[in-house]
Amino acid sequence: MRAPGREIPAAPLGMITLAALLPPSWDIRLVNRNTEELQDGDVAWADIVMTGGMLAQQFDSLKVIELAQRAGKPVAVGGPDPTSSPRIYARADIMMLGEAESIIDEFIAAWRRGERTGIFEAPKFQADVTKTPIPRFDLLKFKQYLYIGVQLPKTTIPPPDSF
Ligand code: B12
Repeated sequence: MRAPGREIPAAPLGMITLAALLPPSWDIRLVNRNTEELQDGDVAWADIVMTGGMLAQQFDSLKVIELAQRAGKPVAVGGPDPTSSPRIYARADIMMLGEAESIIDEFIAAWRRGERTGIFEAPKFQADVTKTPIPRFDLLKFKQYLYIGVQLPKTTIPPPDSF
């Protein structure tokens, strides 16, 4: 779908949520491959490349893994498609499967110990979004998007008859 003046309808809520879960001292560069090119300089700048997305981004995520590994960078994958089909992403150095909230600390601790490979698997459907940090909306280039998703706990959504 194309909307005048917008590159793609929706912003990558998963990625900016992941960014918010990472240590505030880590410098993060968000490159949305739906809207932007990944420059060689982006990969050279990074200590780690993190990629992922939905089925629709699978082909491109695999390309990013290859590109980053060719540049000698460790790659972490996560998000809906790597979680659904981890075998397809087997060449990634690090896998984070499921909701990042409950495994991110384990990954960060391993990274700080110098580990550059590993599989971290979250117990299913345990994330409490009331405790999830506010996504890093500041990383978005708002003019690229038609709308921006937000996550609400079920209890804060009014029942349909209250509209
Ligand atoms: C909202 C939504 C959409 C919206 C908006 C998407 C957007 N860009 O924001 C719209 C309607 C556009 C959409 C479209 C599609 N969607 Co959709 N969508 C969803 C939905 C309902 C919620 C996604 C969401 O925002 N969750 C909230 C965020 C915070 O969670 P999250 O993305 O999962 O991220 C968390 C973790 O996964 C992880 N994480 C995410 N990314 C990364 C990356 C790394 C490196 C790491 C470590 C961790 C990590 O950290 C986050 C915090 O825990 C999910 C179902 C669901 N309940 O999850 C389906 C879902 C993601 N969609 C799905 C699909 C298939 C699609 C389409 C391909 C459908 C189609 N055939 O066209 C299209 C793709 C469009 C495109 N070209 O990109 C599937 C994905 C399955 C798969 N194997 O990939 C899901 C799971 C639905 C399903 N059960 O089938 N979708």
